[in-house]
Amino acid sequence: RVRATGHSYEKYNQWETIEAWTEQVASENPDLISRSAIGTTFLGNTIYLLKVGKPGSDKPAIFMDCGFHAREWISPAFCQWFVREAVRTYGRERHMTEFLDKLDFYVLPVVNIDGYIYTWTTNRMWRKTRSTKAGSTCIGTDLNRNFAAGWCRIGASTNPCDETYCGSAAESEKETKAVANFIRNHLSSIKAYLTIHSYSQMMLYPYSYDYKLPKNNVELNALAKAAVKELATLHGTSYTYGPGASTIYPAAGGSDDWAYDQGIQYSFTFELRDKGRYGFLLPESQIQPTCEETMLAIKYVTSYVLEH
Ligand code: ING
Ligand code: ZN
Repeated sequence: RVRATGHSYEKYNQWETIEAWTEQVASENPDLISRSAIGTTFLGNTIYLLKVGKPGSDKPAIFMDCGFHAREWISPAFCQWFVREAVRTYGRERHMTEFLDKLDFYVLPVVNIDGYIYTWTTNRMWRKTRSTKAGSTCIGTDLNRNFAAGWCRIGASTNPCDETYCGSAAESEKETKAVANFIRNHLSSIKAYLTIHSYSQMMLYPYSYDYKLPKNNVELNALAKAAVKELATLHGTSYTYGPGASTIYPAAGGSDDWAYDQGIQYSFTFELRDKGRYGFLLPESQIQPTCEETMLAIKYVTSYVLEH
C-alpha cells in the first residue's frame, strides 16, 4: 500500500494525488480549465480529461494523452507539467496566451490508471492494463496495441500473457473505448493528436502498423525535424524522428496511427528521456529538464498547427 502525499510537479505522484490535483487545478483556474470524466477503467477508476483554453466557440483543439503504459512515469509527469505551464504562463507569455485564446488543449493525465496504480503498489515495471480475460490467468492488455489500426497484424501478440497483448478485439478495453469515443465525437475540432510515452528520445509519426508512409509524410518529417531541433536547444537532448515502423519498430494497434486514419493530420508519439541508462526509472531530478525541453517541442507543434 502506498499512502497519499502532497502533489509536486518535480516528483512522481501516485494516482490518488493526481486525481485530487485534477480537481484542484480545475477549481483554481475556472477561466482556463474544465474537468470532465470520459469513462472508467476496468477496475472502476475515473478517466479524467482537462480542457485547457479560454472558452470560445468553434475553437480548434489539440488532444494530448499521457500514461498509456503504466511504468512510463515521466509521461503523466509531463501532462501535469504542461497544465501547470499553461495556467502559469497564460497572460504572461505571448505564445501560450495566443494558444489558449485560439485553441483548446484536451489533456488526459493518465489513461491506464489501473496499471499506473499497480506500478506503485506491486510491480514498478508493469506496462499493460489490469483487465482479466476468460480462459487465461494472465492479466492486462497493451492499450497501444488495442486500437483499430491494422489491429494485431504485426508487432503485437494474441497471447494474453505477453507484454504486447492486443486484446480480444480492437477497442476491447474500456480505456481504449473512452479515448477513441471522445476523439470520434470531437473529430471536427481536433487538429492534432499527441501521445506521450517513454523512453528512447524519439518523435514518431505514422505509420507503425505498416511500412507505408502517410500522405503528408514530407510535411510530418519536416515538422518533427524542426520540433526536435527546438527541443535540443535547451539541454542538448538529441531526438531521432520518423515513421514509427522504420524508426522504432513495426507495431499495429497504436493510437497515433488510429488517430491519423480518423483524419487527424498531425499525429505524433513522443518517447521522452532517456535512451536507456535509467529507462523507465528516470530519476525525479530529470523531471524538470525533461518537461521543460518537451514543452518546447509541443509548443512548436502547436504554433505550426495554428498556422495550418
Ligand atoms: N513505445 C511504443 C509502443 O507502444 C509505438 C512505440 C509508437 C508503437 C506508436 C506503436 C505506435 O511500443 C513505447 N515505449 O511504449
Ligand atoms: Zn509506452
